[in-house]
Amino acid sequence: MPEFFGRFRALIFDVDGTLAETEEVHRRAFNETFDHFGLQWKWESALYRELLKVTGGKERMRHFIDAYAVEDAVVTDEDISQMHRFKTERYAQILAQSGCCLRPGIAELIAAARARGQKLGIATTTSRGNVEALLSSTLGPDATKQFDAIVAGDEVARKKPAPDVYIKALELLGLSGHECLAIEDSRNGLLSASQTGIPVLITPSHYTSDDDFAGAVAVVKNLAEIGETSLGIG
Ligand code: XBP
Ligand code: MG
Repeated sequence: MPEFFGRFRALIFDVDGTLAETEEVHRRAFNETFDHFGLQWKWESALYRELLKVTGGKERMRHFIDAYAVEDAVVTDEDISQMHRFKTERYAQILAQSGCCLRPGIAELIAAARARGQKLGIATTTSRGNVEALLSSTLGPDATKQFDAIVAGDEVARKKPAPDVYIKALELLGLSGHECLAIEDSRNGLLSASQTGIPVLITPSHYTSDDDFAGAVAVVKNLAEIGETSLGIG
């Protein structure tokens, strides 16, 4: 793993799209939820690419109703919360069945950072339960203990692209932005971390490959293919 990562006191990871390509699992969980609740909604992958610009599952459903005027009947916030609870349960079940794996180089970078004595953080829009489900199914049952700070979307006032999750992660880590590196896959994540002064390394994911990553320290295909040369900082 290149020396580049050793320059920081902490590495803070985004979850969806960065630790793993989870968005297809989210999309399937949403669609199965819509079926379960008798709705005729179907989020095809081209539509989901657009919908992902709105972070957070509950916010995404509300945006879908507003932007696509799909429901004549009033859908209340409580309806959305109820559907989202069902979706979160389905997400964990599908994840457990499908054996989702981490993206290339993630496990190695986490192990190397721990060996160097660096702190590790997570700053995500999804829920803490989903983070725990992903970490335990990929890194083992005690995986969350490897992280010094985990901040999830519903634990702050505003989701990405607002900086709230990164502000809270920095508080919990006891560090300043420039002492950390954020690893993200999306423009929303880049904007969120950048506002706190954290430099951002981007590994684009399936659904974010067309995002604008201006302002990132570097954009690399994945963490396994990083070399000092490709980072342009060697
Ligand atoms: C990505 C997201 C999330 C997931 C759905 O979050 O926008 O909203 O698509 O998660 P990140 P929930 O990349 O910051 O981890 O349905 O649990 O909100
Ligand atoms: Mg992401």
